[in-house]
Amino acid sequence: MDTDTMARDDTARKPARSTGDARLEEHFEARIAEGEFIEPKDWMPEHYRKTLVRQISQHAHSEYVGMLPEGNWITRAPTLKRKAILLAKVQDEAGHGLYLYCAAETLDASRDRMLAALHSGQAKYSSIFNYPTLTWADVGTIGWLVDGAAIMNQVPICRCSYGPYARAMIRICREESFHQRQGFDSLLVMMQQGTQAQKAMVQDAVNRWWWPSVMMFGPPDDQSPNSAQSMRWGIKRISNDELRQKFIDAAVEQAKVLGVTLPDPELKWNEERQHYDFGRIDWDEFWRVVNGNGPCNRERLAACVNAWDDGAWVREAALAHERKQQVQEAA
Ligand code: FAQ
Repeated sequence: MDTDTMARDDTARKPARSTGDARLEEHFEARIAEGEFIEPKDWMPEHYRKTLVRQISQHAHSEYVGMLPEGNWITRAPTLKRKAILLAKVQDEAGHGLYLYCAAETLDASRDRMLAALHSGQAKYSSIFNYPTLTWADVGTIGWLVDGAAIMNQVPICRCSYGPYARAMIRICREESFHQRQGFDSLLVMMQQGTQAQKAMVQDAVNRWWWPSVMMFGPPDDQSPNSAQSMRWGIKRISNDELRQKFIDAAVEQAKVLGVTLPDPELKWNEERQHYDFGRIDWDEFWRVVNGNGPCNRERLAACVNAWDDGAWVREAALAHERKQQVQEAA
């Protein structure tokens, strides 16, 4: 059974608690209330551990699968400068995946099991990476909107109650910030210096990526089964809907600078709320994609499985090298 499924089962049936457990839990809750970090060797409720393994492993898978849409453009980037930037960005995403798999391992999650759950299609990863990158403008748009949404969601995780996750997020957010700016810059160049065809290409990419980016924050708060407990435990600091609103408010202003139109006729400043109102989100599409039926789900999983199979000789060689070293050290 994968960690996601285990986490769900745990929610459904709470184990009976002994007095000792109750005391430990009280102490744990007090530490959370004080804003202390929980570290790997500290006592923690089993459900807290499983919730973290669920979220961190999904997050790691997202960074890993997230290399694929943009990786598609490395060989076709229009200039050497853009190719070097894109190579660095895609490598950064691999690094983020590694930090996050390591953070999950501090909670006794096995890397092999996490990857097996990804490869069998049981584990979730962000819905956004199941959309295709049809043109060069998609690469800039992913930087601007997808990394923009990722930062909005991830900056609060730097204050997550679990120390290793919070610390991993500090570096990740710094790099995501560079990713967002390079995407915005690439689009700005096309919008200010490009041909009519290039400008139309940017608008088309924005039209296709806007709603999937808005969906990245997850279901509405009143339909988010994990939010209430994760907020109480300080794993999530800001709710899905609040983050989505912050993202939309920022993106509308940035779209004005770029000179692109966001594909939502209902986007309108609401003086009373001091936020932008926006149109209806197609949650059916979101769940279709999350449940494996988006435009590229099968292609993404196949690429991950192929990479795993192709890398078998590297894993075997590394293990053989380690065994050899152990023999030499013992001699
Ligand atoms: N896609 O109860 P909630 C990136 C699932 S990294 C797929 O609200 P929760 C970097 C959710 O897992 C992007 N599934 O869940 C990059 C849950 O299913 P479960 C990833 C989704 O955990 C940029 C169910 O729906 N970021 O972009 C999605 O409290 C460019 C109910 O939802 C993170 O992972 C979704 N969008 O809140 C890389 C950040 N949304 O597990 C390359 C950390 C929800 O019960 C290029 N994660 N679900 O079966 C989080 O902040 C949270 O996990 C949320 C979901 C907010 C994503």
